[in-house]
Amino acid sequence: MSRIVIHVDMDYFYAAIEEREDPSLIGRPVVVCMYSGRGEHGGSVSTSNYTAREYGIKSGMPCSRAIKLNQDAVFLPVRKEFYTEVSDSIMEILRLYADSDESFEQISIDETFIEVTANCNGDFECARKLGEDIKQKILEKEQLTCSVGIGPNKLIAKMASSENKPDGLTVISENESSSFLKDRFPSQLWGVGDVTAARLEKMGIKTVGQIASSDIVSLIDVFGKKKGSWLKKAAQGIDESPVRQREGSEQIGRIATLPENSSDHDLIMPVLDNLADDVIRKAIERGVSFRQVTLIVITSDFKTQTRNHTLQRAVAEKEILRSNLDKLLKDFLEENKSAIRRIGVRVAGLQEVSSQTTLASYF
Ligand code: TTP
Ligand code: CA
Repeated sequence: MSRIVIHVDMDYFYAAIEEREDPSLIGRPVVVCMYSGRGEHGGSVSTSNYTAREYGIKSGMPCSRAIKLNQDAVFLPVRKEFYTEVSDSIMEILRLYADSDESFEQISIDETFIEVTANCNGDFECARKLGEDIKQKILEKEQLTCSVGIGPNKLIAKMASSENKPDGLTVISENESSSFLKDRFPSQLWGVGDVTAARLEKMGIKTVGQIASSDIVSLIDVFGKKKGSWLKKAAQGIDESPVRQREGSEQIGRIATLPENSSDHDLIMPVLDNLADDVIRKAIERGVSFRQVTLIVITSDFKTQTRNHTLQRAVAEKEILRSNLDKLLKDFLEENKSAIRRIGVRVAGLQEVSSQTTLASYF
């Protein structure tokens, strides 16, 4: 049975969020800048929308240069906290597709690997449907587009997602991997940087297919054992690296079934209270505090929905957790008519509590 990995990459993420917040920006070049505070235009470009990219404005370039490329572009300062909140909501949606909590790997603010081998039983058509569903859910809930790549491993999934950007969906099965890779430049292989690409070029290797058919001994000669063997495998579309939860992205969660289906706040809150107690106990045991609070709701029609909130600072305090859950539940009940069947709490954005004194103050 083939492994199946989904890679999700949000399109022009920071700039797309700004467009969503202010639709008058749509169609205009938008540049999101990380200002350094030195001079009026000091700083670098975090990202730009696709209209701005047509003028050559790219991530990483000085903002002063971006202005020269298009004086009429809209320049906005980075709002990292806000983008992180949006990212958290998206991750909540994506998490539900993974085989398990461990088979979900967020690699940046807007990119994720999701292992769906078990969920789809190795069937790429099933994975394609999940990909379509993911795109639709993110669009419905966050009004944002993403590009999805599906492959037999992380390497192919990651490269597939950039195939049809923006708003793309590309499925490359195990059988299609070699032909997907073979005519590409070595620099397009995920993990090959400028230095490696230049060395390959010196060896007369111009395509990924040529790496795949190279003698492994000569690759190891030039790149050493680890990198040389990796290149040979990667070029053939082989990548065994697992999808795994990143450190710092762990979470603590509890879920319970209500005594009866209900949409009565007073009936649900005591159950939520007990779950919150468990979560706090666990956090204290592990010596961590948390920044994100999520309410998980499974309604009587078995649909899962989540509501979350990012706190100003990391805490592990029962009262703060409780009041946030209370508010999230009230908001949920106001917007939804269907009765709740199961209810859950999850905290994430875990941080180690370094000093014993701080830990003691939680009790
Ligand atoms: P990317 O996924 O690299 O870029 P993007 O989402 O803006 O565009 P694309 O459609 O090509 O995927 O990065 C995600 C976000 O990370 C981006 O919106 C802004 C931020 N970022 C920086 O702050 N600095 C950088 O140098 C890069 C590359 C990204
Ligand atoms: Ca992106």
